[in-house]
Amino acid sequence: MQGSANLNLMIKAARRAGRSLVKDFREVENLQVSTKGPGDFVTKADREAERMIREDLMGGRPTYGWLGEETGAAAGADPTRRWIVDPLDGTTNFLHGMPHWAVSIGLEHKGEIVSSVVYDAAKDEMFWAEKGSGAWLNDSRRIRVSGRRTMSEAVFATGVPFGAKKTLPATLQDLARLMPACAGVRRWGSAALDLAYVAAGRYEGYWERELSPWDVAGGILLVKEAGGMVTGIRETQDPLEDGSLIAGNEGLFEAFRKIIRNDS
Ligand code: 2AM
Ligand code: CA
Ligand code: CA
Ligand code: CA
Repeated sequence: MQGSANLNLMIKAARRAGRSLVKDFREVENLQVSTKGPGDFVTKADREAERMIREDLMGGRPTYGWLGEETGAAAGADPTRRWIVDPLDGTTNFLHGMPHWAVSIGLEHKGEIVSSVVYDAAKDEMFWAEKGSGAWLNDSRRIRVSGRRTMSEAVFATGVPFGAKKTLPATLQDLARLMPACAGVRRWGSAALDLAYVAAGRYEGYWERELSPWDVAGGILLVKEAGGMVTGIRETQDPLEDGSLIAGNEGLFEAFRKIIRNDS
């Protein structure tokens, strides 16, 4: 499957940053046993990855706007297009030597994501999608959301709010309702990969609250183009802007969303 020129630029940028992060990740595994600890090193690794991505994307498309987790927002001469970038999603995993983290890049056009990549560099899995062209894994594997329709066989994933986030009780209540009804709930720690895994049919659905646009800009289009659904947890929310979202396959989406929204 051939992507657009923009998509090819995104894939190139994600690969370059991913290679750099894989080198740093090996270093983290060494730092893990040293006295200083890998914290500062990881902060440098994700800044450096964002610098590379910005150089590649803004070098290729100098008129586009920019929103990156580490460098913030910058308006472009073209107000209708914007790169939305998380250079390292799953920092806590990275820091602890666990190979579950990704580079996430979305291209927004007039408020909507039109091309996206989520690159799991440690496992060399490049998930990508373009509006109207489906969702793909690496060069040629078309991905689809899962076909499961039975709640008791379904697996879901979430992100449990970290730090002092006010939505922790809501997520714990969701778990209390959902866990007895399904086959299991996973909590991996990378929103971008959670969305990519829903797109690839690895689990039936994913929900999380209080995320930022760069956490989800790469993954939302993957799920939609893989035949899945993505909405805000509340009806009126735009999942990209609001950051509280629910994503899943068609067969179980309504039942899943009902449990998360606690509708009767
Ligand atoms: P990050 O790794 O880029 O920070 C997991 O629930 C999601 O929350 C991830 O996408 C993660 O993105 C984000 N997140 C932000 N701050 C976090 C923190 N302090 N601990 C865990 N996840 C965090
Ligand atoms: Ca993130
Ligand atoms: Ca990040
Ligand atoms: Ca962060």
